[in-house]
Amino acid sequence: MSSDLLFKKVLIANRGEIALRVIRACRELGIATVAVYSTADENSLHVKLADEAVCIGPPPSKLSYLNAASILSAADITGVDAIHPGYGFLSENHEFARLCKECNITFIGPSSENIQALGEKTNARQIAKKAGVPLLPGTEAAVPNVDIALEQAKIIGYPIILKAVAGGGGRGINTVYRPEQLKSSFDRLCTEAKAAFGNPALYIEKYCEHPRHVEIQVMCDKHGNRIYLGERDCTIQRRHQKILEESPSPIVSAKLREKMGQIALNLCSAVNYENVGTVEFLVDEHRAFYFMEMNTRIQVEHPVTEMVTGVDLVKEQIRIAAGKTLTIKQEDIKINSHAIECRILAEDSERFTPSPGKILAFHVPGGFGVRVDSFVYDQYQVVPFYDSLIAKLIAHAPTRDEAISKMRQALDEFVVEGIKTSIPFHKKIIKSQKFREGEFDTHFLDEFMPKYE
Ligand code: MV4
Repeated sequence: MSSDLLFKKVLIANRGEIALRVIRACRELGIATVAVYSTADENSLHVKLADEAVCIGPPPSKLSYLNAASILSAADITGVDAIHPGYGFLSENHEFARLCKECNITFIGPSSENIQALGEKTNARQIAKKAGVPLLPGTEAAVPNVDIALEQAKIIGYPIILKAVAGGGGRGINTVYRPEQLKSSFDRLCTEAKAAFGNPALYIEKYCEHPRHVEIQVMCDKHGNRIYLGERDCTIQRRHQKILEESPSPIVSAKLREKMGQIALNLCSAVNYENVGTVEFLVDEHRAFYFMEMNTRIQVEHPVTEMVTGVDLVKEQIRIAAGKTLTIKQEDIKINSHAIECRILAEDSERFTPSPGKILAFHVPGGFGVRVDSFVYDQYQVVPFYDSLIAKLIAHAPTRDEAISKMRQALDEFVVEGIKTSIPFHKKIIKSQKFREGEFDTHFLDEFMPKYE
């Protein structure tokens, strides 16, 4: 494959485990790599593993990993032909994708137009509606004021959920059960949305009370070939932070998978989507599903899909960006195993407060079907400036029950000393009966583990 001309050199505009993940994929493809890093990340593994590394600024993300001008300067100096944005930071910034193009650098991701079209939630809903993707009842556009919100909420029927047009991933949402609560919720969320996204616009959806979060992984090349790679169940979240993800979803049958997959691809066709992406759905107790949003990036939880499909999603991203056609067809995707991922965070398990500091011992689990994606090591200093993810632990086995027991064993083997981690919390989830039965919704953590809320 490396004889195929993809890129000569790629800059990775990210840090942490995902930067390593991308460096490894580039290496396997025979592509040289450039790491960028803030002064807080001088000792990070991504800096050591890349062929070259460029310091792009001080610790705050705004001045480093979010600084498009510094990153493009680093790209210019090192003469790369492409930039991989990872997740978070600039990965879903359509202006950054456009700037890359203007600088004659390939952005390894969807087109700037794709990102823009799907980034505004009301716009994404309108596109989805036209493409025949099922939606929960809601407003077509932003609601301009509280009076119209009250009018619309009455038509939709309570409970409703207010969402920021520019939000996503659980930021900028508010559930409203009664009309009396609407004004204060609306005003508060407007202010919050303006501060967080620079856009105060809100829209309304019917609130689905006991849903599961099921997302479809898609992959589309620049030549109109599109496939879906099954789903991930990300229902177990705490304050909109995913804690544990799995594939396949315990509640998705082969028939439902095909239906959701086809519909996700219809959305991709509607925008001429290119590269990998994720279409998020809520699934209710009757197994009806509704579009939530589309994520136009590689996601944190992509490894569970890789394990059950055998497809290296990051390598595929690079190939697609280089203009190659998909090497896999829909019928090649056969899912007959199970993978679970635990996000290991540098946090106090009891209080869920960050726990930065020096790692004094680091022993990772291993064995058949165990994968650890990490960037830390013994004596590494976990810095407080970025998200607290220090490792992703993935267990892969023929069945869900076996994946659960493998995860249990792996969590028991995992040793991290010097800082607190979420490992004890993951052990409790994995042992809980409701989890083992696959019987849970988005309220799982409040209902079964109230101590942690
Ligand atoms: C919803 C919902 C119920 N009804 N929308 C949270 C993350 C963001 N992507 C949207 N979210 C939700 N949107 C409607 N119309 C419930 C949630 C939700 C949720 C979704 C997935 C996983 C965990 C959740 C926890 C609380 C709320």
